[in-house]
Amino acid sequence: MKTLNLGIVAHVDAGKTSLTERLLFAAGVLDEIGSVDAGSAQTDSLALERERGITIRAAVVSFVIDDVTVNLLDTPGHPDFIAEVERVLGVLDGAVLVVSAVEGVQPQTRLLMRTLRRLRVPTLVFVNKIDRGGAQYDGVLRSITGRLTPATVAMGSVSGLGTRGAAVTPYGATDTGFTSRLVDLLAEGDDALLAAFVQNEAAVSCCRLLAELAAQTGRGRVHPVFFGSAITGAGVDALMAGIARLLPAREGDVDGPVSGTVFKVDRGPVGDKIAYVRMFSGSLHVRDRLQVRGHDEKVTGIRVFDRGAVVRRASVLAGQIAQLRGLHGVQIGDVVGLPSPTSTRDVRHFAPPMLETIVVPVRPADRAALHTALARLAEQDPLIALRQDEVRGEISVSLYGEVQKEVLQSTLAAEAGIDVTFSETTTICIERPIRTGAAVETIGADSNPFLATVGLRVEPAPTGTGVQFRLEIELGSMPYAFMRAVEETVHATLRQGLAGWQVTDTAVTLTYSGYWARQSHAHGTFDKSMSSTAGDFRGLTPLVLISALQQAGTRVNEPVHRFALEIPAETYGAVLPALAQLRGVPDPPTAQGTAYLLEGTIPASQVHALQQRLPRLTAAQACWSPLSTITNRSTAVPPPEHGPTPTHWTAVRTCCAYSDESDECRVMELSPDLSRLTHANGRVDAPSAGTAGRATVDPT
Ligand SMILES: Nc1nc2c(ncn2[C@@H]2O[C@H](COP(=O)(O)OP(=O)(O)OP(=O)(O)O)[C@@H](O)[C@H]2O)c(=O)[nH]1
Ligand SMILES: [Mg+2]
Repeated sequence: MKTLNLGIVAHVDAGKTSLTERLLFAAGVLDEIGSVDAGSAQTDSLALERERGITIRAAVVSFVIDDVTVNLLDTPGHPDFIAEVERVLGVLDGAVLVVSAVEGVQPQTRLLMRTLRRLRVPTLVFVNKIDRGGAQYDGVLRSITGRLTPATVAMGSVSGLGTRGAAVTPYGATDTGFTSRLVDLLAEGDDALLAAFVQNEAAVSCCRLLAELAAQTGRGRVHPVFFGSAITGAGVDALMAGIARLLPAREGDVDGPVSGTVFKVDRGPVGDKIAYVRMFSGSLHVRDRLQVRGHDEKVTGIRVFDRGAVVRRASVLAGQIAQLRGLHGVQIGDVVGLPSPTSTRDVRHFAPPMLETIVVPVRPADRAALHTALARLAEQDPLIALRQDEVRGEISVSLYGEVQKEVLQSTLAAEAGIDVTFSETTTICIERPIRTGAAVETIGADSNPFLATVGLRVEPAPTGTGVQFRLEIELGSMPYAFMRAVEETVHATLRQGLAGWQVTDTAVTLTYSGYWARQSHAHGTFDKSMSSTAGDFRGLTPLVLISALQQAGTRVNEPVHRFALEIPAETYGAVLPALAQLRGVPDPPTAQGTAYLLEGTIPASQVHALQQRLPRLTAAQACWSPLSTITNRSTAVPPPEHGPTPTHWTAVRTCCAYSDESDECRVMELSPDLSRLTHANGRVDAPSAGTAGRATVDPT
């Protein structure tokens, strides 16, 4: 049987979960239809989702249409949970983009459509809520073609629009207007069809047109538009037929090499890890062994989605989605077997979270349990990027917004019994080097506590290039393990720069290296005090790198959101000064009927304040959507207490050096700002002029 992995995506409250419920009912999976409002929808299964009536996590359910098994992935629409959408994008064969017939195309809809088109995910559009007062047909269709994509065609007409009795009549072969619109649309992408049509219009059958529509929809070139209501069920049969006939269900290559992607990680009732994998080729069986993050792990259980249920199976085949148990080290984005062409690891379609908050347990005794609970949540959502600041004893996470924060708070209380509060939310900045800086520490020198020579040069690199590591030494001049140690440590160290933020757009060049080869005593024992190890390079690299970075200097850049904002035209005069006050920079507005569409930029730190003011300024008529995040606006370096404490400096604070004469280990503490080195005996070394921030060790 063929499988179609289908994502349902839309802006918040468009009706994705209600539509999912309706599709399950229409496919005969449910005897009774559940409702989001009553907290009984299948895919909003978390207590918090039912309580709040919003989707927080992507969920999978399955049903069958004709000879196609559809694995449907219901996704959240709130922008705070956009990461959930991002994680499923790479495993989809097709998508239904839901637009509300009342609210129409929203900025979030545009963001989603742009991403689906870029990824060439075959996408149908479903205009929902035709039963609600204020529902539109022509207006919504115009804004879909004008603002989403011109390559669309309506698949039916609507009667009784805006009433409970609204009904959909699908277009057919006898609707000449429909067939000529199809020809216009499809001929652009198919010269043979155009030629046949020019030769003899009547000879081009409706069947041929529909086959061509399926082919071009499958290539992501055109987007059929269906109308209906998830609540009354109007138009849902036509949508079901469209899903089965127009989207590319496939029978995967079961005999091919094993290739799958993990797009979701959960915990079972007894705390066991459950990895959701989409298989692209090959098959996996219970007891198969897999390499997961360098470890050999065994699949102990497989469950697949089957007509609304999750059932045990002995294997999962190409094309299917399954829950795998037994993979203890697995993480979201991991590849099972060979990478697939659409592997999602490290791929960013949307802006990363730009807010950071410190999570504070109400009961201080809960601190350790809080860290464990947050680490579990980070398995499900790695973008929260859990961090522990050893110096201040603080735990912080990255977030998209206030709703995500409230969800985190409720989840910790419900799942771990931990009550938390949050310190003020701050914006996550980045640091970029200002100029070139260089430093070197030579093996055997008094100032160097490690058996390694490392010289590094730090230079600014073009925006968006991240951290690049280069060699200016001969590749064979040092064991590969030592070079890897330097490179890995460079990346780890630059996670926090001089002001405590991630350093990026930086080229780091290894300019000098040196080591002492492995030496043994006459009786054959390895002499650590005379032989360099990778640990020496890991210890020395941060000291040299930070020294070079201090010479280079860094500039802190705050993230700036590109936004789209729809407001009633008459409120423009009130919104503009508020935007300016919050350092927003709008482009000239575009008139859309009685509304204005404003696009522009605003510092991420001001977004929340703007969102709070908008309802009052626009009589709750504003529609806000973040489009992307750019981090190229410079600000003055914030005072140290505003940035996170550089935790890697904590890591290098304790240096361990061996004296030449004995195996005695001398422990020294480096102050967090790297300005002082304290020996275990309490003596303090101040760095000499020009070497501020570098460890200087007196061998006596
Ligand atoms: N009248 C009417 N209401 C609808 C329809 N579809 C959904 N709703 C209502 O719209 C609200 C949101 O529906 P959901 O299905 O939760 O929307 P969603 O897109 O899943 O929302 P998120 O997952 O939170 O983004 C609920 O109150 C639904 O009852 C529809 O076709 N007609
Ligand atoms: Mg939902």
